[in-house]
Amino acid sequence: MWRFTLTLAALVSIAGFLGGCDKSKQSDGPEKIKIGFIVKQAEEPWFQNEWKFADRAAEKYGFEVIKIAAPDGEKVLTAIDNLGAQGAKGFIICTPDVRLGPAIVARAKANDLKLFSVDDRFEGSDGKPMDVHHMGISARKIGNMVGKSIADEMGKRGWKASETAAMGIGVVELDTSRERLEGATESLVAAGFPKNQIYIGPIRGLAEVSTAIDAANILLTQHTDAKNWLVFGVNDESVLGGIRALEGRGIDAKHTIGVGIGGSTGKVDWEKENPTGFFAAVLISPKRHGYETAEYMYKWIAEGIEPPKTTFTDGVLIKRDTYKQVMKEQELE
Ligand code: FCA
Repeated sequence: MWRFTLTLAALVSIAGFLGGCDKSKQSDGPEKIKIGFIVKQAEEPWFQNEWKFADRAAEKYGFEVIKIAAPDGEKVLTAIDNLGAQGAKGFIICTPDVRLGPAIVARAKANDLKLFSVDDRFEGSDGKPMDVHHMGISARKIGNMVGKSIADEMGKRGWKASETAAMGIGVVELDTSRERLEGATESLVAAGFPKNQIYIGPIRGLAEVSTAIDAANILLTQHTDAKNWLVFGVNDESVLGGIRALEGRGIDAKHTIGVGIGGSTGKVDWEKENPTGFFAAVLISPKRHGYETAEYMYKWIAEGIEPPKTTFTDGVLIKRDTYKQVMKEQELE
């Protein structure tokens, strides 16, 4: 009798347990595929927009995006382990340092996660781009557009090269940054601007307005004699940093032509009543970098469709009088 009661109790509790499991499964439905999206500078509008468009893809296909900010190597590696622990199947990443590439690849493998890099391409220990699926911008071409836009405006204003200097603010260790600066330099030189009046200001760390101001200030203490300044850089933030440093020395919009890359950060200057030195920007596509990378990752996981190895996206020039319309068309307003 005693034994019977015990067995009955055990059966009841097992049934209860199973029933409980079944119930929770039914109410949650099938588990959604989880995809990580790790970015180096979450406060930057570019990355916020990438996340926004990744969420759009998630809504369409019914997966979940786990968004993680990782401004340094330690945070990146912890983030990857967390994604593994949460049962994610893959992730997209813009790394804070491209030299973390080999460590990221190893960590993704250890956690059985598919991997896709966006914006900044991993560098192997040999200094070469790593064999990881990647979407970046056509950096040199976009740099060329920046340089051409600056040269055209300089021509319109009739500035003499002898009274003008140029600054390029960027992260020299980062390929996509270096190519953007080289592209702008090439186009300025092609338009007849003297190469020895183009100065490069290296940013220490991540390309933000504050780090760019520091880089520009160092450059400006070394080159004090120009009346007019041309400003280009890795992104809007670096160009704004250059412009703010010039303003600090009394060089204003009339004597500055700055052209950014991005659009969403720089447009804040166009919303101001009086023009600043931020003359134009090449608008690049966070929609493609956010939506398409997430879509690629989802199809890779869910349908076994491998994404293209590399994709490089284009940009379009925007100015104070055109940005609203163009950004609206790209769902950025
Ligand atoms: C790099 C820059 C960002 C953005 C991106 C496409 O990561 O730091 O500002 O331009 O490339």
